[in-house]
Amino acid sequence: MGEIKKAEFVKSSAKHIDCPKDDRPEYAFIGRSNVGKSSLINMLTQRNKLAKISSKPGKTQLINHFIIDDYWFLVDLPGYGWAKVSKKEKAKWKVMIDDYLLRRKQLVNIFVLIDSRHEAQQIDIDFMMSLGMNEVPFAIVFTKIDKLGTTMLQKNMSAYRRELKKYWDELPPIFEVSNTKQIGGPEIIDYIHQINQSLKQ
Ligand SMILES: Nc1nc2c(ncn2[C@@H]2O[C@H](COP(=O)(O)OP(=O)(O)OP(=O)(O)O)[C@@H](O)[C@H]2O)c(=O)[nH]1
Ligand SMILES: [Mg+2]
Repeated sequence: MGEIKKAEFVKSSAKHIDCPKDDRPEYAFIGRSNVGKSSLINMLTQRNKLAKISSKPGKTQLINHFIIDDYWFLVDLPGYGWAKVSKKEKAKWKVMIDDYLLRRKQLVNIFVLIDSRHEAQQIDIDFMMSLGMNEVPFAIVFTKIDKLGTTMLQKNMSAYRRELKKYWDELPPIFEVSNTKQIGGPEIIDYIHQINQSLKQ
């Protein structure tokens, strides 16, 4: 099963043009504030202080690059949909994220993180629709599955799939993780390794 041997922080960038000048394959994590993006990076790399996490939303404010096994990048992004920042600040972040998502050529796949406890939220659907329209490949990761019992989790997952099928005939790959209980990481790493292999051919 997939594992990561080496992970190092490279840099934080405020704009996509400041990101590392490098054409290695890159994978970014995005989703609403507090969904567990930075925690997922720490789980995947098995380093609990690599990406900064907080119980308060809005912790990650820049585009953070981590180089993995000297070959590919993991990218931690700020979250969207956090109510407690000014409109101006929100607009600034949106420009930063959209520019990065649409212009970063080496960006191979985006993981859209969704809190498994909640019903489908319009902001997430809209975000995935815009990725679809811009032909940016993505997968979905349901987070915090430790907070739900098996029955509730299955119920929420089926409801979410039903909702997505209103918009898409074919669903993207879907992963389920718990960062606190360390569940679901190897599947995501395997998926990334497979894409990296296919890019080499
Ligand atoms: N129970 C549980 N808590 C989690 C899990 N993943 C993250 N958390 C908690 O959720 C909070 C937010 O985690 P972060 O990883 O900082 O979230 P983020 O999406 O990076 O947030 P921003 O950077 O603010 O956008 C922290 O208190 C984490 O400990 C999980 O799988 N299970
Ligand atoms: Mg974060």
